[in-house]
Amino acid sequence: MTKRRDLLMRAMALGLATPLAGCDLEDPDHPDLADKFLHMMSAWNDRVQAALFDPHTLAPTFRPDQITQPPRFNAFYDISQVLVIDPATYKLELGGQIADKTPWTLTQLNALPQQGQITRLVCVEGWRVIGQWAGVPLAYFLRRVGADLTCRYVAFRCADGYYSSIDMASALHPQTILALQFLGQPLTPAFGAPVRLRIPTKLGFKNPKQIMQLAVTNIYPGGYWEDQGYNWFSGS
Ligand SMILES: Nc1nc2c(c(=O)[nH]1)N[C@H]1C(S)=C(S)[C@@H](COP(=O)(O)O)O[C@H]1N2
Ligand SMILES: [Mo]
Repeated sequence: MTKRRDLLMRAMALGLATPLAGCDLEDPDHPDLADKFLHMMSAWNDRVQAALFDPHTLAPTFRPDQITQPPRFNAFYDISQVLVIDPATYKLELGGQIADKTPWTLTQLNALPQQGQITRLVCVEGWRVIGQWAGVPLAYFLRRVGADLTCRYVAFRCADGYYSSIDMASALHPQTILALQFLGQPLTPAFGAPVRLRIPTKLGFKNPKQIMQLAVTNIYPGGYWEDQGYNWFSGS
């Protein structure tokens, strides 16, 4: 608790004082200042949240009988339009600061160590489900391909045009997986086939589905909802 408060105080000292100086929210010549201020606060908030993030704190896990039935899914487009990707020809592309950028087939991904979890997915639209996912721990995968773990971000691009990104500490969190299965079966297209990120320490929109490309970078990648004002860190 004390550690957290210390961190918060330090983050406030670092972040809050500087950007406020010289910022006149009432200036009629700059009507978008309030908006800029909100974005600024959101960025500051990201830094505070990142500072408070404890890489060892686990998201809650649940019993099999607590799994939500029927499961629920969500997408930013009409869900009757879900893309079907051929698992036989699928390849996960790698980009950015990664030593071995050879693309990965689904068979190769399935041959890596797998880890299961029964966790809760929380959508900002006001629903939450408990589901069971399994897949390759992202920390394992990043080490395996020789990713530069000192980089700040891991970014994802999806088949449907969706995109998102997470901070490296969250990427290395033990519950963050490249999920290949849902409820003990290979993912279906609506639930993110062939590969989706499952990161129970973050909100639903930070769990990109149908991932086509994974990149490691120091350049802030943003995200589909994040770029429309949703808080980027969105996690605990
Ligand atoms: N490719 C892709 N991934 C996505 C989305 C999307 O529209 N496209 N929606 C996000 C949102 S807003 C949520 S809440 C979760 C929902 O995950 P689920 O469909 O498994 O419930 O997926 C996230 N990942
Ligand atoms: Mo969502």
